[in-house]
Amino acid sequence: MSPVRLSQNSLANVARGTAVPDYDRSLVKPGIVHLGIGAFHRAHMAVYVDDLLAKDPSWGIVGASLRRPDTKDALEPQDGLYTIAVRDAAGTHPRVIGSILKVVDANTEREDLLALMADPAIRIVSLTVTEKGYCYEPATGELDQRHADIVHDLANPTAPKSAPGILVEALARRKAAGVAPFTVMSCDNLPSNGETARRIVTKFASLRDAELGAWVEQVAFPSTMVDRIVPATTDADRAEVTELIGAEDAWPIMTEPFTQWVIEDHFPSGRPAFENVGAQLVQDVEPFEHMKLRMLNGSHSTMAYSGYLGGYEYIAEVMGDPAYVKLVHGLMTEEAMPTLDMAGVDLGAYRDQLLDRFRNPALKHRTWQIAMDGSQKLPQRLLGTIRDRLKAGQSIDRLALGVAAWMRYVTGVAEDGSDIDVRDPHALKMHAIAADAGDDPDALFDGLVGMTEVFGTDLPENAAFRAAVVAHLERLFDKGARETVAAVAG
Ligand code: CS2
Repeated sequence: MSPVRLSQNSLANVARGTAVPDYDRSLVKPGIVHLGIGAFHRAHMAVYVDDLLAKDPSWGIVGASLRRPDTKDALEPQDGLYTIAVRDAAGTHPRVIGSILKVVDANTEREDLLALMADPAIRIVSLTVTEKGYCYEPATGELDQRHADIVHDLANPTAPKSAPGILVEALARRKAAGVAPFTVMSCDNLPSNGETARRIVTKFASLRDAELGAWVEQVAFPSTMVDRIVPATTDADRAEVTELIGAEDAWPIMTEPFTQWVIEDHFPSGRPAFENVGAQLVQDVEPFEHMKLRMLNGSHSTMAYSGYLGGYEYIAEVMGDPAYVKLVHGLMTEEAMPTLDMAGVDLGAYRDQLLDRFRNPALKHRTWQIAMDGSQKLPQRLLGTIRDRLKAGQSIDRLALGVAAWMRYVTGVAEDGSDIDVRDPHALKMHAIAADAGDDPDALFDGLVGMTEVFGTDLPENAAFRAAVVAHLERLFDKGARETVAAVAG
């Protein structure tokens, strides 16, 4: 007999050992709308909120999916319930999360979503829409006014598709109704994510109308640093979780024990007591963001491109190769850490903890997954660190290998000649650049670095940057990734 579907009704019967919500879900009211209800949100913020609802049931979450209805399709029959399965070497620990009350599909239920966002009970709109969801230019962080969704939303402001368009239309409705704005809380991996969200949303609002733009100036956009590794769920994971909890969960979320959330304490419309459930509330998040983006994500992207090219499917496998470990250890210690200003934080201990997290054998985190959307990720993960070091006349050898491996990866041809499924908003453009360049490292470098939306106008002109990246590219084409990594790791 197949197990019953996880739902409010079957919750009482899940297997012993599965943690379940410790509050009465029927008393929980929505206080947060979350845009981009993907795996990351469900492993991170939704868990913090789940921890505080027993004390304060006014902060339930309504999630919206902006691009695909698949999360809604999975969670609706489950009354919003789903499992997070925390994995380490000792096993998989399941917990059912109840903080998501409902999921709406922004494409087919746009009016419902906007009406809810205009409701005074909603005091926070949080976002995990990924880098590309901001419709910005990665190099400058400015709204990309030629972006197809932005063009659409400016022409149809009351029927928006993009995150900036939805936020501004909801704010416009609040303004019209005399309701105070909600706080916009970005939980994406962007540098100064609050400031970036503010820049984009206020720009979009002022392009719609100057008065609306001026009103939006009063909206609070706290920055946050978010951290939890969340590999994509596989069918094997679904089967394992269903077995473990004794109920069928169509979309459990697999994650690691570690979690961190640093939040700028600026919520004029109120906020839950996040500090009581493990979040750090601070005045300035930026140093934490730099630390995380440059150390964790910079290493991740470097391992993703060079690891994929070297034939490694998972990050834990990459970490089984001593040359790669040496490379990321050196990248963090020699090149990233000296650029960080983190008084009171033991960066060496942070690095060692990261290396342990990357090694987690139970976390099947694919290099291909992290390799996605490189054009949106490179600036904050590697290029900022490179700029700081070049300015100070310091070496960038390992960071440049990260960039070179990305360039080699986006050619779309693996070392064994097979195709690489390159996922990136600029994939077509990069494919054309690579086709023109063939296997000439100089031409490939020139073509890709010419994408000023990624590299800005300074790096294409920088001779030291060029020399370091092209030298690595030559070796990557000649000798392959494993040998190149070993040579650079020293
Ligand atoms: C990863 C991140 O996919 C990626 O690009 O580097 O999602 C990473 O796992 C998280 O930022 C960890 O907090």
